[in-house]
Amino acid sequence: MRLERITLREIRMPLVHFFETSFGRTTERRMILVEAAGEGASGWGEVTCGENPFYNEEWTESAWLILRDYAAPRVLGGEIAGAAEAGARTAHIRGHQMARAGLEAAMWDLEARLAGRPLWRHIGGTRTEIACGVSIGIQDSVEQLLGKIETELAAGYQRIKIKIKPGWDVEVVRAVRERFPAIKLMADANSAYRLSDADHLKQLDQFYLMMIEQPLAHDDIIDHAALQARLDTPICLDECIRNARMAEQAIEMRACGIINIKLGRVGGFAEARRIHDVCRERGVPVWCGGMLEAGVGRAHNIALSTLDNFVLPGDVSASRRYWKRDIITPPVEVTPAGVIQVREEPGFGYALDLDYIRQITVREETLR
Ligand code: OSB
Ligand code: MG
Repeated sequence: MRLERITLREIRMPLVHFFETSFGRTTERRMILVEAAGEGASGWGEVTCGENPFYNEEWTESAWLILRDYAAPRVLGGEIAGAAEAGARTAHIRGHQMARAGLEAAMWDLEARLAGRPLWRHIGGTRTEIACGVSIGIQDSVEQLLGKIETELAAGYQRIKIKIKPGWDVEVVRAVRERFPAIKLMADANSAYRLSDADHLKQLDQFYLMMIEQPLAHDDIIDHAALQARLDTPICLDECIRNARMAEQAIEMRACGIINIKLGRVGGFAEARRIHDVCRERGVPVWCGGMLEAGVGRAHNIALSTLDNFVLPGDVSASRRYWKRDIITPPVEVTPAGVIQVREEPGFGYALDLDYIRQITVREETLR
């Protein structure tokens, strides 16, 4: 594979509803789209980092500079064996997995398109439909949260994840459980607690959650192991797991029973697949996390979710939950049974709405 041009575009999109986690509230997304062009075709990727370095160390500005100055120059010009090698080309960059993943995903999409194959088959996926859950942010009131859960269940979603933080946790989960005793329910803390909160978190065991996601520090596997030993509820790691080695070590240490895989957080499809395999060999289920993606990132998440150890419903849901108009057509739809039907078109499977992308692009730069 030979790349002739990489175009970076920053787009801005207001969310239909604000999204609040323990680290802050988001009302508008700023994403970078990566177009990798070569051999007469284009592949597209999306950088999934936040607007601020609060989920991890990356944000839109850092990703732009990493792509422009470090990642793109490493893949332009010369011959590349294939998309599976793209990640290795930029592996000398420490951290910044989300910036690197946006480029890597574009190269996988390009490779699949050149082969005339859907991306999900190209990466070895087998599922033709994927199970969907939703992630519901912290709301202004418990009543509002209960109303949102009601709406999502009525739409067919198979599991509900709510965000928690100190002051919005045990009593909120209790209220949700009282109203919905039988649903698949989980909570995500985005690193809002310390190991010294173990007694407090232990109270969540009474609500038989499917899992508690990333309760402790974003970079601490050891404390998660200590906490897991005290909880009946499985811990699911998100922020902590940046590569297959860390997944292996976390499982070995019994720091978690489940792992959330995000393409961006782990640097792309090649590493996501390695984590998937490590988990499968050790009997650890995985699911696909989300980062409030626009259509390109959402389509890549769908492709990833077709790998066979994605056995739990993920955070990949319909475009309309986030956007009035998505950048792909058709938008991502979820059936009343709570699944997304996987598409057979070459590449990531949806058409780009280039008119709309042009309208919402605030900066663009082409590298050759
Ligand atoms: O921790 O999974 C997370 C959104 C932004 C940052 C971190 C997370 C999330 C989500 C949203 O939970 C998932 C989605 O609906 O895209
Ligand atoms: Mg999470």
